[in-house]
Amino acid sequence: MYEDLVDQGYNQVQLVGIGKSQHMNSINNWTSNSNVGVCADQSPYMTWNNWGAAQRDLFILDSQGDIVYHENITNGFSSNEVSNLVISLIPETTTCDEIEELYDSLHAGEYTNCEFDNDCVAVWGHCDVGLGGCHYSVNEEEYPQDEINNLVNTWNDEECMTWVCDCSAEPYAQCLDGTCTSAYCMSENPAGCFQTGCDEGYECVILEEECVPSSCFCDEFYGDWFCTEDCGGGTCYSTQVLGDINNDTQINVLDVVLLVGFILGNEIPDDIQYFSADINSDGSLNVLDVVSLVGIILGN
Ligand SMILES: [Ca+2]
Ligand SMILES: [Ca+2]
Repeated sequence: MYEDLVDQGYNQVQLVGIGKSQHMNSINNWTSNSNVGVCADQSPYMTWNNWGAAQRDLFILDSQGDIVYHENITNGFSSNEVSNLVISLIPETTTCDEIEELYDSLHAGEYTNCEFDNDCVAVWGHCDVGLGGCHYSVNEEEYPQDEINNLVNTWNDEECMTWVCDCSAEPYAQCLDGTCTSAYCMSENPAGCFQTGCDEGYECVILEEECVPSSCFCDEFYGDWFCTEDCGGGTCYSTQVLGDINNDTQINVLDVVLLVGFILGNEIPDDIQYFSADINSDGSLNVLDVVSLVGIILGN
């Protein structure tokens, strides 16, 4: 039964025989068919006495060393029952294999779902401590960073590391068929936003003056992108209304104040604010934009 348990992977289970020293010349019925260790309890048999043991008593101890079972098995015992009891006493531990499995699952499935390239981000694996690969492409918002860090700590605590790796630079994270996928092209995907996506505050539109390919794939042999010849890829265009610089859906004096702040250098506009503040679309912010903005507010 002991060897069956070990064969099943329960190698935490230990079996030890304690015989009275006077019987040590007849222990071959214990040891002839197995590797079990047998200790000799010397007269006056303190171990036997302390444990209240009789001949052919079976004790089962849990992982804390507490006795949970004590029966005389002279008339046999149910090895199923005893096996199950022993198995139930084994504390839950996470094996290195289980850590690896969990680690892989945290970089797959729901964690890699995407609609556009910009849903995805390339992250480093932990193969520097022998866990996982070099890189993964995952959904940026779903990535369970804390859970993964805990797993890496457990991995290190359990001394699971058996190898380490060297890695090349981080790849580009591409959304391919709804799954974040690593593309070993070092530059950004030049495809339009219908493939790559836009940041918040922008929408993807086709601008006549810009020809952006609708689809590109990374040729990992050349490390370069190859794109379709069309111009239907789309460009990210601010959804913010021209003049509504603070994006509160109204164009009023508050926007003028903000624009003047930008012109005086008291405030730094972000890209979207710059777009909506450059009323005459000449690429710079100055008094002409103020005049135009005031004109819009006055209804001119
Ligand atoms: Ca406004
Ligand atoms: Ca301007």
